[in-house]
Amino acid sequence: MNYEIYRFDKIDSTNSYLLRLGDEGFPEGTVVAADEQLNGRGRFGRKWEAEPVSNLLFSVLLRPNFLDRDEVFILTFAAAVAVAEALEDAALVQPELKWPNDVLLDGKKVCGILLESSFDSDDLDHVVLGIGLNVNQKTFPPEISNRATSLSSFTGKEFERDEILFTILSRLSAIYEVLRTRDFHSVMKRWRDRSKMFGKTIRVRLADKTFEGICDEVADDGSIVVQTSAGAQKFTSGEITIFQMSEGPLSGDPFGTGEIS
Ligand code: BT5
Repeated sequence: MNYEIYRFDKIDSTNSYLLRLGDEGFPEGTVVAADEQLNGRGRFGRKWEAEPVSNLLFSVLLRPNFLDRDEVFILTFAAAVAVAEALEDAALVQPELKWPNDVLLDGKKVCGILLESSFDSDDLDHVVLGIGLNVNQKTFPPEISNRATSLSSFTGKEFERDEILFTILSRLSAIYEVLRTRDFHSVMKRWRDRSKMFGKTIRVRLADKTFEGICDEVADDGSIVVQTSAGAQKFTSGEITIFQMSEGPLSGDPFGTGEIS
C-alpha cells in the first residue's frame, strides 16, 4: 500500500475528516494524523481522550473491494494484529488482544480501534480505520485511569511517535496483503495467538440478558463462542467482562463493549 500522510496540529476527529476525504475520492492509503483531537471518538459515540502531542491519533483510508460488506469486520482484527506486532517490534512489549477491538498491556487498554464504513447504495465504497495509541502520556483522567495505560507508563521509556507510526503502517500493509488473498483464517489465528481470553470466565451482557461462561473461541467470522451452563452460545456483539481466576473483573465496562461490524 502506498501511504500519503496528512498531518494536523489539531482536528475534530481524524476519522471524521478522513471519511470526508473518502467521499471526495481520495485513494486507498491516505492517512490523516493529528497531535490533538477536539472530538476524538470511540465506538457508540464514546469519547477518545488523549493528551495533545503525546500520543498517536491517526486514521487510514482503505478501499477493500475484495471484501463483502459482512466481511469488513475482519479489518478490525487485522488492525489489532498489526498494532500488536508493531509494538512487539518497536517497543519490545507483548500486547494482549481483547475481543473485539482492544490492545492491552498488563490488562489495561493501550490502544483502541474504530472502524467506520461508507457505502455507495449497497456497495462498500471505503473504510476508515482509526487508531488511538497511548504512547508517552503519563496520567489519565480519573474515569479511565485504572483501565488505561501507555507505552511509556508500561515501560518507563519515551518513544518516538513517528517510528511507532511507520512500524504500524508497515505491519498494516503486510496484513492487508494477506487479506487480499482472502486468507481470513491465518489473520484470525494471529489474533487468537495474542489473546488470553480463552479458557477464562467471561460475562457477556446484551441489551436485555447476561450470559456467563468460559470463553471457548473467537471464530473466523469474528464471533465469540462461550460455554455457558445452557451449552455453547455464539455472540457477535455484547459487553464482555473478563474475570481472573479468583479475582474481580480484569476489565469491564466500558472497554468490553463490542460489536464486530
Ligand atoms: C475505541 O472505542 O477503543 C476506539 C478508539 C479509537 C480512537 C481513534 S483516535 C484516531 C481516530 N479518530 C477518532 O475520532 N477515533 C479514532 P471504544 O471501544 O468505544 O472505547 C472507548 C472507551 O475507551 C471510552 O469510553 C473510554 O472509557 C476509554 N478510553 C477513552 N480514551 C482512552 C484512552 N486514551 N486510553 C484508553 N482508554 C480510553
